[in-house]
Amino acid sequence: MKRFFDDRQLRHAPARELHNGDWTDHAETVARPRSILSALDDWQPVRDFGREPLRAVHDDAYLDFLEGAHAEWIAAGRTGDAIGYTFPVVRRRALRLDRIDAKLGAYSYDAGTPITAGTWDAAYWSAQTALSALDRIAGGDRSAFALCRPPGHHAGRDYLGGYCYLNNAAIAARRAQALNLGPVAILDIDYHHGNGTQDIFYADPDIFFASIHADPRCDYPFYWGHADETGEGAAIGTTLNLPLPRGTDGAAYRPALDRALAAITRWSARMLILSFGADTFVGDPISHFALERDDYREIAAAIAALDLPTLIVMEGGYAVGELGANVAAFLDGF
Ligand code: OKP
Ligand code: ZN
Repeated sequence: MKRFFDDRQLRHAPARELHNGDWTDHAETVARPRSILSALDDWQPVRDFGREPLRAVHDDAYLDFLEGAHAEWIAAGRTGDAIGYTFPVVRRRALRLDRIDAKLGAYSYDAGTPITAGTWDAAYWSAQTALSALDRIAGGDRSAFALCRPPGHHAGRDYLGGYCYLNNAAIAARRAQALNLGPVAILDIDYHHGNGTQDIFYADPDIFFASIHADPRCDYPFYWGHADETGEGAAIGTTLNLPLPRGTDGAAYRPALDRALAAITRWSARMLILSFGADTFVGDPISHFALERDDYREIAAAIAALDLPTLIVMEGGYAVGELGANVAAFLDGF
């Protein structure tokens, strides 16, 4: 399986995040991609597909904000990473977005996702990495791996959050549709619910979204990912949420995975986009499942048995010392 990464994805290096009332070192570090890069070889170059495929998912005003936010922050006399501190809970009316602080709050839903000098470059090339891997599948490969970083599944049409700025999986899904590779199903197996991806396709009957994740009653992102969220309007039934309790191990994970795979088969998907997070690992510092390295082999083999063209998009995974080996085991099992 060909794997894709671009060095410009390393330009994003957020210093701190607000966590449990304290500033802590940011968990989404450049050590993450470096760990994966050193566990595998033969990385393919990334092509530039431009801004158009991003616009198929994200609002123009949001993209403009993201591209210019850090410069605006500096122009306002600030130093370090740009981060919001007031969040409009009601967005029923058009918001006045004059100050950079107003924009930061309006376009984000948490204080864990700072914008650094290199964030736009890194996020842009992370999305291009997903598009480059997809292009390989369009060219006939059965699978491809996009080492997307920063991750994407928490980012919505016009908001960032959860370490995510551009929704790489969603951007690839829209492009796959445009290339007539659909119907596309997205399976999200990151520890955290993919609320951004769900939101983008919630009313879209043409994309199936299934997610297996920590029960949002206990874990981030809290407000999305409950089992009764199934889609809306013509898309009711095209969202499937399978929340699991903290402590879930490989044996307890498997029935949920089998349910998700059966649903994707029933829906007659012709292409699969996998949002793969390795933060379900027992040793993950910010998550609470208990999957072992060998579980990744088995999970990957079960997904491969769907026998669909599959784009694997990297999401989370924070046990940096073992991340590369876990990803390698997953790809090996696939
Ligand atoms: C991203 B991905 C905020 C604490 C909450 C956010 C977790 C984001 C995970 N400082 N942590 O799904 O792996
Ligand atoms: Zn995660």
